[in-house]
Amino acid sequence: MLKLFYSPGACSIVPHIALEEAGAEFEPVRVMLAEGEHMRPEYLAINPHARVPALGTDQGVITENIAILNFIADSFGAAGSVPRGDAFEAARCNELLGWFASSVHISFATIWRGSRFTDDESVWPALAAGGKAALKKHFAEIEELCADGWLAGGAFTAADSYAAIFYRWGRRIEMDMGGYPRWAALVARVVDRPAVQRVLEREGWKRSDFVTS
Ligand SMILES: N[C@@H](CCC(=O)N[C@@H](CS)C(=O)NCC(=O)O)C(=O)O
Repeated sequence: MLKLFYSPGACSIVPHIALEEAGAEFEPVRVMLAEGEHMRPEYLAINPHARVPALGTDQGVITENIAILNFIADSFGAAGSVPRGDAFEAARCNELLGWFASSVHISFATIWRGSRFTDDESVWPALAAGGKAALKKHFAEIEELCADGWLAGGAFTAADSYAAIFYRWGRRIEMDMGGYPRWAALVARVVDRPAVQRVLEREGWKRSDFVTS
């Protein structure tokens, strides 16, 4: 059986939602980042990069959100992962996932994980300030991308879940999220899905942790 290694509220919620949406049989395995469980030898044997998510399969472990999400799409179908059947829509979704993982996510890392970039602690506040400034630009771009439907093509994909967790993180670092009404409406559409509600319950979150409306 598949095993999803996740931490509550981390980006691992994106494949967690995709697996639940797909009705896949999987064992959710909690790895508490806050308690350093991802640094323990048992977990480093699963993912030497010490990150969640990781997906254990019959053929071996897959790491990196984008690889996991494409694996889920090919194995179970597309709801909540990456579109299949239309090459442009698949590319559009992967494009967003790539930008999210390589730019938006990394801007949060400069705020939360200064030690990834330098051991010189005196530089961390400047890194965090740069990260916040970058996030303001990223957030404005995400707001522009949000319309009445979903981010990539006509259906719910992993890009929508990823945008939802960024919105929550934005609230967590006390960014003013009031200026992004279309994004807030997208997050509400995501968290109102029955499969997403099951994931939130399993990870220990309430709807109001994500959106206020
Ligand atoms: N490039 C990886 C990034 C994964 C990642 O950074 N995960 C975070 C949680 S959102 C993590 O495990 N952080 C642990 C740490 O920074 O110590 C992916 O896209 O899967």
